[in-house]
Amino acid sequence: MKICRFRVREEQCRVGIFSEDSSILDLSAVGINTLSSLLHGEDVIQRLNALARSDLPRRSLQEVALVTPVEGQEVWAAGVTYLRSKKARMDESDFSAGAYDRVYAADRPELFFKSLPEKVVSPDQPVGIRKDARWNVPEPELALVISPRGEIVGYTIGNDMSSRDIEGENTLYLPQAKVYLHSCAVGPVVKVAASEAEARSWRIQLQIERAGQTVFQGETSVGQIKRSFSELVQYLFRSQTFPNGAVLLTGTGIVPPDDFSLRPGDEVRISISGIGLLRNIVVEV
Ligand code: DO4
Ligand code: MG
Repeated sequence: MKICRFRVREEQCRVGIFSEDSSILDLSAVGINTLSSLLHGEDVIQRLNALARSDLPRRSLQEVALVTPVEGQEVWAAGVTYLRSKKARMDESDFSAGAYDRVYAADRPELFFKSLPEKVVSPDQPVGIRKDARWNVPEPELALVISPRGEIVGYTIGNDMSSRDIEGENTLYLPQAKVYLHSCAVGPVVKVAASEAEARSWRIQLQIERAGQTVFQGETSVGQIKRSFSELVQYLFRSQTFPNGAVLLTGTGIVPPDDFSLRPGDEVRISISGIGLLRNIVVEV
């Protein structure tokens, strides 16, 4: 089952169950207005199944705008979890290649802060490339939706927009390469009630369109992630609390060739087979 946040015209955000026919069951009709109240409670699946069977008003996708499912959660990201990412980081790096090599094999994963919740970009809204960077890429990643107790309660799609030249110049510039205006998009829906084994069978695809032409496409499998999800979450929650829960991007396994950089106007389409499609247009910020 998939759940989402959406807006009808300029009204307040609502919460819904995304049904297979692409309509949305509007849960505001039964007073449910936040995803957290659904996801962080007890018996989430039974509750959602009962709501899905009830006679709630339906909204068509044409009459709503989907809103990011990040409500009040910090967004964090894991890095160098795929071999492909390790190679790309080592290639782009002037003198820190060994750091990436070591972290891929180390017990402790690389985890970094990615976004405040209020800065997360919704589906169809602009993602940014920095004015002072010349080598920019999207990073298509499976995102774990985690409850305050550290349980994985769902999965969504994340785009960890990155400036490769800034990170490559010096690893200490990572926060500037990763955290800037419009650098993190998450959505469009949260898939609940999927096991890690099921999620590991999903395909991740990235397509970049420029003036109607596909200028890059790539694909990987969630199963290529080196670490288990529980290991990543366990490290994230060490000596830390998340009263609203957290969202954790699990790393990229798709890297465009080294001569590729995003341009303003490009359309970034990230799909994950068990979840859906996250689409954003690039702007310079
Ligand atoms: O080490 C830098 C970040 C790598 C990353 O974001 C990724 O592997 O997805
Ligand atoms: Mg990443």
